[in-house]
Amino acid sequence: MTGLHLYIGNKNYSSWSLRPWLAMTATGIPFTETLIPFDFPAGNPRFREISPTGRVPVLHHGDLRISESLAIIEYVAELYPDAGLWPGDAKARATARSISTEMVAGFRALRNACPMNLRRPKERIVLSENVDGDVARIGTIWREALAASGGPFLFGAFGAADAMFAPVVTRFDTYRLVDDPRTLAYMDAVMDHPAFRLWHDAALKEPWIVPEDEV
Ligand SMILES: N[C@@H](CCC(=O)N[C@@H](CS)C(=O)NCC(=O)O)C(=O)O
Repeated sequence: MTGLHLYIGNKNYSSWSLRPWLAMTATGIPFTETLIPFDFPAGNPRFREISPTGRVPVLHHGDLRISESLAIIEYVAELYPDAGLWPGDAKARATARSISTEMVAGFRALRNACPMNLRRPKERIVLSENVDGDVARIGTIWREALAASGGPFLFGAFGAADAMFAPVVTRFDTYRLVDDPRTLAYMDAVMDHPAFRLWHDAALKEPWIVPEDEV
């Protein structure tokens, strides 16, 4: 079978693309990538050609096309069990999957109000109570996982759950949403990770501006 090939959107804005890219890069899973920039306001018709959902990220592996960031991570975790994307302990693994799924399904207020935008100057903006509720819940998730594992990442070593929450880490940082020291320490651990730095540095060099994500 051929190698893994990941299609992604703009590194500055594509929060869903960041998740599987980071999971694979941080754990040494080999893959190649193609970046297809968003072409707003029309959307990029090329997404339809490569992805069953018309969205990125999408992983190609031979004839297989896998959309959905978490499904991609699950697939590569099965191909590379030694990468340690999920915790070895069954209960910790269940918690990691539970919070990763909560991330995919939830926190819409935060995601809508605070788009991932790595280039944006760091500054707090006025937010609704719904966003505050999302921020509080995410803080609780992180603190509980870190207290149980001892850190520095949610389940000890960097894994799938950290990758799923990495775009939220950047939102908390960009929009200055938290001041709890334990939360800030976790955010620093993610943002200092060499794999995250690679993505971040590439994002800052991108020329594209997406007005919808410049809140
Ligand atoms: N639930 C999907 C979300 C994918 C998604 O919304 N991707 C955005 C980019 S971050 C996209 O492709 N937007 C283009 C469009 O919807 O036309 C996942 O987890 O991968």
